[in-house]
Amino acid sequence: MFCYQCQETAGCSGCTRVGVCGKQPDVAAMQDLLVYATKGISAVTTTLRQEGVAIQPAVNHMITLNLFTTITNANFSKEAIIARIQETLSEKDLLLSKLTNKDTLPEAALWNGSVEEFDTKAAAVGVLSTENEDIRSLRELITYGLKGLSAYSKHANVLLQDNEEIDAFMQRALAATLDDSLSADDLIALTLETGKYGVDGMALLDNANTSTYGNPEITKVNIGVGTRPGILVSGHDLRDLEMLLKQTQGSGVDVYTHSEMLPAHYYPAFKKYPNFVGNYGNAWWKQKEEFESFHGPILMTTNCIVPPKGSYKDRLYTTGAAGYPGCKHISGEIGEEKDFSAIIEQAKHCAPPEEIERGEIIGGFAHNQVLALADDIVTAVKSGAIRKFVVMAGCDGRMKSRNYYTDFAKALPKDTVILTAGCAKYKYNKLNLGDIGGIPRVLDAGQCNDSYSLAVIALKLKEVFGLEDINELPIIYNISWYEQKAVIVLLALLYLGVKNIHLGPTLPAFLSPNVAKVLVDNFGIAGIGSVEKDLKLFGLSE
Ligand code: FSO
Ligand code: SF4
Repeated sequence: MFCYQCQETAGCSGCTRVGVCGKQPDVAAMQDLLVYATKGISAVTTTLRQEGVAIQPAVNHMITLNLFTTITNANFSKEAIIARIQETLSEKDLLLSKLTNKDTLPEAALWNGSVEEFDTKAAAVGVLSTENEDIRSLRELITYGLKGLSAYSKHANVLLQDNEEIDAFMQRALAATLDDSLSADDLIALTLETGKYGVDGMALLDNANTSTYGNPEITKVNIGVGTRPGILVSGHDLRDLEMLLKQTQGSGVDVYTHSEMLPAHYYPAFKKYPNFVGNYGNAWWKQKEEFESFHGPILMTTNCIVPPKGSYKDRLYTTGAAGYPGCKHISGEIGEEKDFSAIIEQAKHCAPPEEIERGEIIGGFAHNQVLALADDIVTAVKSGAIRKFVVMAGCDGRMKSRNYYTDFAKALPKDTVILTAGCAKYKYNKLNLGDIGGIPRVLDAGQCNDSYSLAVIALKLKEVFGLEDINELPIIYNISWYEQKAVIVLLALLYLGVKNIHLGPTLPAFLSPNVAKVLVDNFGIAGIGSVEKDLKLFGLSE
């Protein structure tokens, strides 16, 4: 196997024997083949569009779901991945029969094979099948960005919102990663275009979320526990949470969020459920201890599964793109009501969650809420009460080196405000960093996709301050990344013209030295150093 798509990749270069995430070689091979088949069908849909043939939403949804399935920690089930490959190959053959000109199609668009042939084929089509390291690097950078975009599209799709332009781009770009005639410069241009669609994808999801559940508002979230049994919901899918909340009414079972589901509490629509008790635990990587002490069933709606311990494996359920061998999967297509009765029934026989924390955390600072506070914020900036905003969005992870972010947050001068989104917040959202004239020093916009809010806020501030360039704002970017959704957020920020982003705890292994140089030279991308050095660099030493 060879996989280097996430920040925790072995030796900062690539997982070759088994994934640090727990992905086994046979699963890695099937993921490679699924990506290959998805690129193949994308070449077919792209050519069909050129011939004026419309592509059905179901095909677009299949492609996004395929990509989402291969995101780090989303799906460890070989069986589920094989089923997706087979479904994709047969849909591709149907589409091929509608195509007039097949001459320009790449091999991936024409290939089909039986399950017995999958292993051999997978071995020939993995990441390393592109020999030139710069072309490989750019192809993978684009592919990972598209994986992130697919997740955000999928979340919008389940709320019945589609954007054909985004789907058409996604498929055109996937097909382009198979095209040997494209130069490194062509692929760099495509990388930036991916960022443009990243902005569009996050805007689509933001609109889907806020039009369905209302605008996030300042909210105090309980981090303690109640006395009744509970169900813990993790991942990012708000529609799954909504269905579960509805189905648990009157059941005597409470519902808690975990990790990236925490921001659900900020939406007005979820506040009406009396059994929506609070948030349990921290970022995804602490789940082994936290799922054990939770005692009740856990529903993983998206990525961020850590291979479960035997002590709670029979309480772990997956749905959507997520999957784990031996764990029950709750099915349900877009527009269908999923049946969570098995989870609710199991919860009734479980002990209530064990208390691991007490108190409250505050969040809900998405764009609408922050813009409502714009006057106060502008006054605070003009008076010097707020010297700088520090965007510390992104991901948390297992590596010890990530303690840098806690130390950095603690060491920031008191006249700075952290803007955050994604699970990176768990490194500092319980530190009680105080407030500046009533404005909390940690403003949490929401999930990783709500990084969109941070961009909207920055663009609004640029307008209010009458600035020409987004980089003239008193905002610095010190972002942490882990998996592919962070890649699309990064590309989106680059597309918006944000420069000098610091990215850590390590730069992506999939950036070849030449591609890294392009990012450094054109965008001022940099890694992280020591807290002390970086504070100085940012002009924040007291
Ligand atoms: Fe991932 Fe990062 Fe959103 Fe976390 S981008 S790791 S669990 O912030 O969540 O999906
Ligand atoms: Fe390794 Fe990350 Fe790939 Fe898992 S997703 S195999 S940890 S690079």
